[in-house]
Amino acid sequence: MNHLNAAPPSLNEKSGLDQADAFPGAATEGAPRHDWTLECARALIDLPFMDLMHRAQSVHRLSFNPNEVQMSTLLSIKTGGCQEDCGYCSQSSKFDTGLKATKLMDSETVVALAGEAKQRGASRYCMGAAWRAPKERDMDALCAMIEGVKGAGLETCMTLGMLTAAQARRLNAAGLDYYNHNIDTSEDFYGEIITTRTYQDRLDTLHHVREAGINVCCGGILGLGESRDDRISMLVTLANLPQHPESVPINRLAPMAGTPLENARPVSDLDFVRTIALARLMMPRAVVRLSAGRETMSDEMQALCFLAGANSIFVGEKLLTTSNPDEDKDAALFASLGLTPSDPSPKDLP
Ligand code: SAM
Ligand code: DTB
Ligand code: SF4
Repeated sequence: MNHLNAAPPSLNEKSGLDQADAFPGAATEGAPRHDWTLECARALIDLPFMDLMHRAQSVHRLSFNPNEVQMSTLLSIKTGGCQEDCGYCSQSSKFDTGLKATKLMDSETVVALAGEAKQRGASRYCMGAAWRAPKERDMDALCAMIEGVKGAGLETCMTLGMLTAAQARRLNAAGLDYYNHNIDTSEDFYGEIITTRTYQDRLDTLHHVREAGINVCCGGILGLGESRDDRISMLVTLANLPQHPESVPINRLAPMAGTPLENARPVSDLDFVRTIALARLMMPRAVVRLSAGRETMSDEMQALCFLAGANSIFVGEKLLTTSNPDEDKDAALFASLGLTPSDPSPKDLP
């Protein structure tokens, strides 16, 4: 028999899994599932690259317009001097990164900067503070920022570290739309990166945010020295939460001088794209954000990430302490790919 005409081995033969198990979306048309196993997720991420991309793009199109990408702007409202020891972070006081610590910005300045970001096309304003957790004395100022930024016509997002249930309720009452709190990596690998707070602490904060009625933004970082199984396990944890995060940021480590991960082995481009595709398949209606690391990615690499199902980015010259692609460069990328900025919300499925 001509081998070119031979039927390819089915996924069932390769993985021993049922088609419906291994191909979520095939049977359920992109409906969210919460019963993921490592084996099942592994069978997807290990597919031949072309099959994985086709699958991810097909599931993406069930819920989203593939030519629309959401844009957020990030502002560091309190930089550096953080007590935590996250091994990737320039803002930890445990490492000598040469970063100058600042106090919390006043809310008027934040609101003015948000207005400028809106003029440049951002639809969501994300405010980040280098804290283990917000102090009670800062809550009034944080709420004033939320109210002011919303008043300027932008969606609001904050990332402030751990929250209590009461703090989450207060931020919700002030009008906070999203809270970002990442699990960063797998539960097994987590202890290699951070020792000052536990995986369970992170899950507890996510629970408080969800219970308060704020949209959850939660993802992680690739390139910390983790294995492919660690990446899969991180996505299994996220996809098996009672409700999928509305937003899933996937960061590529921006190596910071002076941190323990300064010389970590980078994740390959294709492994990064495979992970984006897996996030899209496992959380079909979440907005997947191509976050830190875009500055070192080619246009072609970013196009592959969008093809794999990423549909959100940060725009603006800076992330928190690192730089981001020039806005002109992003505008040219959008033009060459025929992408338009948008605020994608999953289409109503039949
Ligand atoms: N301090 C708060 C916290 O950790 O929850 C909020 C800010 S923190 C910088 C938000 C997230 O940014 C981290 O959880 C991590 O996933 C990501 N991040 C921080 N430094 C990074 C780096 N050098 N490269 C890539 N992602 C990074
Ligand atoms: C997220 O997942 N990525 C953003 C946001 N959440 C707060 C932060 C990226 C930080 C990159 C390193 C820096 O600029 O310091
Ligand atoms: Fe602090 Fe957040 Fe950086 Fe960790 S990631 S050191 S908590 S600012």
